[in-house]
Amino acid sequence: MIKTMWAVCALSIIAAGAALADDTASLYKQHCSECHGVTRLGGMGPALLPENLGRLRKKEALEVIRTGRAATQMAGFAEVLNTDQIAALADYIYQPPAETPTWTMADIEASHEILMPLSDLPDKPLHSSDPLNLFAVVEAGDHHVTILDGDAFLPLWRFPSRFALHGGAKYSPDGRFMYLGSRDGWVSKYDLHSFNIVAEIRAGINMRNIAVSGDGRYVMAANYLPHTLVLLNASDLSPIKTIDVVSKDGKSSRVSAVYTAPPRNSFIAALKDIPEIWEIDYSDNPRPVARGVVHSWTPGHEEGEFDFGPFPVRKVVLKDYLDDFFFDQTYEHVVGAARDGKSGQVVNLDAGRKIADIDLAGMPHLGSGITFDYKGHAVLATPHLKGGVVSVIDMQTWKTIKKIETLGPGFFMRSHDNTPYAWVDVFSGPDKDALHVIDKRTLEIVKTIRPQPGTTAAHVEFDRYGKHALISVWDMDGALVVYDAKTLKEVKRLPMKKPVGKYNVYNKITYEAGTSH
Ligand code: DHE
Repeated sequence: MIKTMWAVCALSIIAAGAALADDTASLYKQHCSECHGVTRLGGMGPALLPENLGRLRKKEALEVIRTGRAATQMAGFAEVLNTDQIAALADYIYQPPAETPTWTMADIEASHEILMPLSDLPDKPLHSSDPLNLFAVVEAGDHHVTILDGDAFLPLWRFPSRFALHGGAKYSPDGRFMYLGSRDGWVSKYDLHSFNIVAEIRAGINMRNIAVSGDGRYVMAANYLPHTLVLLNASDLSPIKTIDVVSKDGKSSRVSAVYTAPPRNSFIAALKDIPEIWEIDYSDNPRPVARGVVHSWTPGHEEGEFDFGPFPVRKVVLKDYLDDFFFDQTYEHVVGAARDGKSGQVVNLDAGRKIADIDLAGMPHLGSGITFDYKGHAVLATPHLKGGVVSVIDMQTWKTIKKIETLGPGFFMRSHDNTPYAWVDVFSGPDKDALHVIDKRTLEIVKTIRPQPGTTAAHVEFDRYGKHALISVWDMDGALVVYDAKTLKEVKRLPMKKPVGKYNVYNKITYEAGTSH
């Protein structure tokens, strides 16, 4: 249920007046289906099925329908629906559907299509732009992607994507191929030398994101529905295996997200409904892991039956959930927080346990923060879920060294090694059109920029040299605005249809500290 939808619905309600259907299924269809899917399997919004609502008590569901959910596109319906209608909708989404949705390996295989054999692709780029300084810009407004030259800021290719892409574009280690994932489960592979689509496959019904292994051989998809991780061959996206996500006590879970941890040769998956982090080793000689126990890599600490692979799953059991998180640059630590938590936690992946609590009552989004060097200390900085604050935390002591006040809760903070500045959006509230520029040397805001007053400004990404910062003006008649990262002056504005994220090839494949990976 997005805000625009809310506005459309509000208008249609006024028009329909007293004729508003009180039947719950039609209420659902009218207000919820566009984002959550006609059959509640999810779309822009998550699936609304009992299997997916395990962590949400009915009381909280009522509150979310009434007032919306922070840091998401879910708006409140208190002014549109009465108390009985809200209660009926809450009851409705906890009812099992007539048929339990499934998406088996057979379904995945049947959806697989090779559109351009690798042997038909050229050896060299067919364009003259720097292939490592390209950007993919996701335009959510009309479900398109623009490939942009990162030096001249000229669009090179614009193509229709699958519906509702979400999550960053992922690249092969040499930057030649791009992989995109859509909320409804499609994984697509593109060739950035010839601007062709190479292959596609539907890995799930409601997918969170995808990750490409550090060696470029595999793609892993994380699903909310079904509760699976799906491993694909990166070359043609053919499926290798599905992994059912079930705890040692037999409870199944949605996957919050999957990331690749190149120094560890593994994929790391955080789970939504069970407080566990999973590590899946993709190397040819994986370390065997004990099945179903909390364990570290320390020899002798493991127990029970062993899984020798391939792709053994190591389960790190935690006390608290991790909804939003990111990694330190070494991929030794996962730093994150539960959305309803009072504090965050730092998990040491080698030790297989939490090593510190941090003063962070929720992050606004996965990978919202960055790491950088401050006076000789590695620090992490992230906006907060519920307040206008950026926290800066020392990564040795895990203590907060500064809380920078901002004009409202931001979604993303981004920087680059070659710039002294970090940029953070405000994203919600009356100042959603603002972005703050923070000096990484003083931790002070040095400038507040409003690319288009009155319209949400979001998600910054730098070119490969850190010379320019690109920002989205988040509107159907929006724009991608390019700023000189030194003078902080606008240098170019390209009209775009609700641009959301933008992903620079070089920064992604080199795991630049100022961006997400
Ligand atoms: Fe995102 C990435 C989850 C809402 C824009 N977001 C991701 C990823 C996940 C995720 C799992 C994947 C990381 C990756 O691989 O790159 N997002 C969630 C949520 O749980 C949340 C809060 C609720 C939901 O709708 O599922 C959420 N996200 C949003 C939005 O409302 C945003 C602003 C608009 C939209 O398109 O839905 C949004 N998400 C983004 C963007 C990225 C993203 C731009 C990539 C960021 C990056 O720089 O890597």
